[in-house]
Order: sequence, then structure tokens, then C-alpha cells
Amino acid sequence: MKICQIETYRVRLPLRTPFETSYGYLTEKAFDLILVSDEFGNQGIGELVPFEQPDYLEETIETARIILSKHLCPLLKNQIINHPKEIAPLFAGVRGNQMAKASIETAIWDLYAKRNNKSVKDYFKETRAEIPVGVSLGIQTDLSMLRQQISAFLEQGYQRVKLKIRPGADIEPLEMIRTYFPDLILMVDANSAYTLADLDHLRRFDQYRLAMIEQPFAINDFIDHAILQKELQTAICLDENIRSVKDCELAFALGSCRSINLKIPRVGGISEALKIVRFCEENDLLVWLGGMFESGVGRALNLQFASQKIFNFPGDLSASDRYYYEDVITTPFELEKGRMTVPNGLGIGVTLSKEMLAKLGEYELLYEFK
Ligand code: OSB
Ligand code: MG
Repeated sequence: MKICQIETYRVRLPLRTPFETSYGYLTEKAFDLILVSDEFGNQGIGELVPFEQPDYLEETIETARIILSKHLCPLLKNQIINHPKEIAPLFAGVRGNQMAKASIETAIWDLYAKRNNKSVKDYFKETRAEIPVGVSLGIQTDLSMLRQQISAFLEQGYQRVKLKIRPGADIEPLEMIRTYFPDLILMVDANSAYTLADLDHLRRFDQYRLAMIEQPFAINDFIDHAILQKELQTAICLDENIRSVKDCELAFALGSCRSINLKIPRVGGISEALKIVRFCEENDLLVWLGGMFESGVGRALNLQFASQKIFNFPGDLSASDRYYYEDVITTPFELEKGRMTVPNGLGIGVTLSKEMLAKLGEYELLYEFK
């Protein structure tokens, strides 16, 4: 297969509810759709997911656009691609920039599956049709609002709640939640808001029966996380630290965590994500699927990937209406009894809405290879 054309649509969607984390406040999400076409006019779609601010990780949507158009797209020129697994080695000379790489790699998986009349999930072993899902809640200092929100999400069938926390907005919401929702599958995500100096404070978290504590320390810290994991009963989960399977090996060797939040874009695409799944399976690390406020395109890919049976723990995979009023795909994803259905169509299994793209998208032809 040859990549003959790469196009993009830039889109912005307002979030239904502004989302506060330990590092910032998000009211709308920008993302680019990346469309790759082969010599027969088959098309694959990927999503470029970085945020506008370099506050979750260093990549931003703007830096990713530059890496994509200046450094990654030209590498596809005159290449015969037999399998999407060839993309990561082709991109290896470009350091880092996993989300930029993943936008193309995942688009090529979609294209490859479509050419072969398959769903992306057909390339994974042991899949299932329905996935248990959870919801990630932003920092909420109004505890009665938080209580109402959690009740509403539980009524909709969400099977797990992740709460964003920071120093000063942690113990009180946890006390409230355990008073009113004693049996809830609950976890917290600090997005690096603590340091080892908070060790005594963090010890208090053990009493709330948390499924895990996600990313308490700095985004590249393996040693302090290992020290903390030895001191706590609660499992530590790493998100920002994990950019590749090598990072999982390091975390495992040091004992930095017992769980991995796997986001396909953060590790550069499906091929690396599959290596991480295998590593976690072999080493008894609990792996589950995280999210980046994806549109319907990234969400469809996440559902395909989470169809693998190892993804038992409900991920940050919520229905479209949890995030956005409208979407770029024709059929939004809905929740049924706390589960979401993996799309069955070819590739990632969704169709772009021409009307929505005309209304919301800013089009650009990135490359045409003759
Ligand atoms: O740390 O997992 C995170 C959202 C934006 C940036 C970072 C994170 C998150 C989430 C929400 O937790 C995930 C989602 O529901 O898409
Ligand atoms: Mg996280």
C-alpha cells in the first residue's frame, strides 16, 4: 500500500462541562482529524489529540502539527507499506512526539483494516463486543455538586469514577464520597500535583479503598513513585510517565506502580500499545484504557482497542454526550447498562459526518505524493 494523500480538518468542540485538573481549566478541546488515502482512494482516519497548552505533556496541538507536516509526512513518500507495524520504525528517527506519530499510525491501521475488509479489532486476539466504562470527573470543590454529579453518572450506568485531585482538594471529597457511595469503584488522578514531601499526607489515602492513585508525582519520576508504592497499600498507576514499553519495563523493575493507564496517542500508536498490553499481561500489571477527551474518531479507536479481554477494569471511555454537544461522526456513542458497544464497521468503524465537518472543520491538504 502507498500513501498518496494526507489531509486534515482542524476542529474545536466546546466541552459540555468545563474540566478542572491540578494543572489547568479546559472549556473546549481542539483536535485535528488526519485523513490518509492510498493509491486506490481508500481512506483512513486518525485523531491528533494534544492539548493547546503544554501542561499535560510537552506536546501541544501546534507543535504536533509542525512535526507532522515537516518531519513525519515526508517520510511516507515513496514507501510501500505492507503492514502498519512498519510505521513506528519508519518514524524512529524523529524523537518523541508520540501523539503526532500516533495520529498517522492509527490512521494507517484504519486504512489497512478497511483495505482488508476488516475491523481494527479483528487484528487483536480475544475480543468482546461490549466494554465496561467509567467516568473521569474534574476537580470539584462544591461537594454537594460533586455528590449530585456522581449520583447522575451512576444512574446512567457508569461502573467506575475517577476523581481529579490536588493538595487542598483531596481528603474532603474522598470523605464525602465514601460516606455516600461506600461501594463505588473509585480512584483518583493527581496529574503530578504532589511530591515525596507529601508522603505522610498521601498515607491517609489508604483508608478510602481506592482502586488506585494515578500519577501523584512528576511526569518523568520513576524513583519517588517506587518509594511511595512501597509505603502505600493502594496501587499506584502511571499515566504521564509511560510513553513506551521501555517505560513500563523501567516502572516494573523499580516497582514504581502496579497499574498502567494506557493511552494509544501517548505511546505513539497501536503497535507500541500492543507491546505494552503484552508486557502488562506477562508481568501482572493492571492495564486499562485512558482518554484524552477524544472526538468520535479517537473514541472509536479506543473502543476497538479496549475490546481486548484484558481490559476488564472500566476505563476513561465515556459516551459522546459526556463530553460534547455535537460530534464529527454520524452516530454518537451511547451507554447501555454501563457498557459501550464496539463499532462493527470496517476499520475503526465510524463514518465522518460531512455536514459537521463542513460546519466545524477547517480543511487543509497536507501532502500529495505522485
Ligand atoms: O490525566 O487522564 C488524564 C483528560 C485530559 C488530560 C489528562 C487526563 C484526562 C482525563 C479524562 O482523565 C479522560 C477522558 O475521559 O477522556
Ligand atoms: Mg491521568
